[in-house]
Parts: sequence; C-alpha cells; structure tokens
Amino acid sequence: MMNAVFIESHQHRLADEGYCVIEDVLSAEETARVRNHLIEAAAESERRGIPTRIETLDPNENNIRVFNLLDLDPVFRELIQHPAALEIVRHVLTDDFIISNFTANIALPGSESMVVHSDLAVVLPEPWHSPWSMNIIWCLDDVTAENGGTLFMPGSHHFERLSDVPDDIADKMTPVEAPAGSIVAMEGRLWHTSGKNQTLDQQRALLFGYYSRSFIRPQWNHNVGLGEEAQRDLSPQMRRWLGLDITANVAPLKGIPDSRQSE
Ligand SMILES: O=C(O)CCC(=O)C(=O)O
Repeated sequence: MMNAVFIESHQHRLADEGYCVIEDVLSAEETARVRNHLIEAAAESERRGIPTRIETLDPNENNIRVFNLLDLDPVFRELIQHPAALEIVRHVLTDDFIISNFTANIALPGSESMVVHSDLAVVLPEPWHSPWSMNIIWCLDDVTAENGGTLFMPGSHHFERLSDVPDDIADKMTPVEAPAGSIVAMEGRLWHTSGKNQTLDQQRALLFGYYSRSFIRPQWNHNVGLGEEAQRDLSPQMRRWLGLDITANVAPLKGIPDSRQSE
C-alpha cells in the first residue's frame, strides 16, 4: 500500500467544504485488483439473491449497487480498516466510531442522479450539529464530471435542519473529480447525490465505507450480514467496530464473554 498523507490542506478543505480528495492512496495495481474483486462480488451478490439493482434508490437501471461487501470478499475487510481511511475517520469522529456500512455504486453509462441527501440525515433525525458520521469513498476509476462524479454542495455540511436546505439545491452542486486510487473523504452532513454518467463507454466504480459515532445505530446489521467465514479471522477491534460482541453500547465488561457461549 502506498503512503497516504492526510495533510493540513486536506483537513482544512474537509472542515470548510465538507469533503476533500486524497490522491494516490492505492497504487494502480491495487486499484485494479480491488476493482476486479468488486466485479466478482457483484456477481456473487446476485447469486446469493441480494440484487444489485435497487429501483427505490436509483432513477434507472444503469447503476450496479453492491451491498454486504464485507462478507463478499476479504479485500473489502482489509480496505475498511486501511490506515489512511482510519486516520481520516479518527480525525473527524474521534476513536469512538463504528463501521456502519460498506457498499459500492458503479454508475454505468446512462445512469442518472439519485435523490439529494446527506448521509447523517439518513441515520439521525435533525438537528445535525456535529460531524457524527463520514464516508470514505474509494475511487476505483478516474472520476470525472462526465462519468458521474458525485455531486456535492460545498459547505452544506453546516445545514442543521431540513429547512436550511435550499429548494434549488440540485442547481448548486459541484462534481468531484479524482483519479483512480484516490479517497474522497466526505463529512456525513454534506448534501450530495450521484452524478449522471453522460459518457457512452466509461464506468464509474466507487466504494462507500460509511463510519459513524458509536451511539448511532449502524445501517447494516453485520451480525446477519457476516457469515462464519467472514467472521473467522476478525480481530477483536474489528468485531467491536462491527458490533459483533455481546456488549454493544456499553464498554466491555470484565467477566462477560464477547460472544455467545454454547449451552
Ligand atoms: O454514487 C454516488 O456518487 C453517490 C451515492 C450515494 O450518495 C449513495 O448511495 O447514498
């Protein structure tokens, strides 16, 4: 893995605009490897009966959504705890975070924008005073305005209530552009949507590692999502981040076993 540097200019940009791009986190080879695994994971998800096209999420059929990435391939279990990702997450959320979800969205040519939203608003009612969640977006392709780069309204992470969101927010959006191998760090309160992929032949594959403060219910129930194989080699720290221990929202208690004992 290459060294990512989450330097002061990134931190300022994240604080001021609600997102920042950190380039060269993955090498070209690593990016290609993860991308190949994503394509296999999408096919495996379909085989398991978890659809990769979700009508209520996307306006047409040109998006491939892959859920439950953490169960589908160890490469995603590595990526969700990549040191560069965790450095940024800790910077925003402190050490008190959990892994809420890990999904992919491949925007194919012809895909349209989804509904404008903030990811914190999806898991927490207003008011949104604090940066209590964030997305680490892994760019597996070059992301451009033309191929569906995520659209952000810079500064909208300062909106505290739904009534602060302008009616014409869709007209105030800026597309993110980032080379493959970058991370786009997005504060959970930033209002955004997927861009339209207006190219004829370019796919835009992004992974969304979603982290939140520990007191917010995760989007995904990892106890159901993760099978035996995926759980086998998890570190105690990963089990805690995924809420797999018997103590969830209390500190580990001496004498209480982490997992269910056989009766
Ligand atoms: O694919 C994108 O660019 C954004 C996706 C997104 O915001 C979501 O799935 O909630």
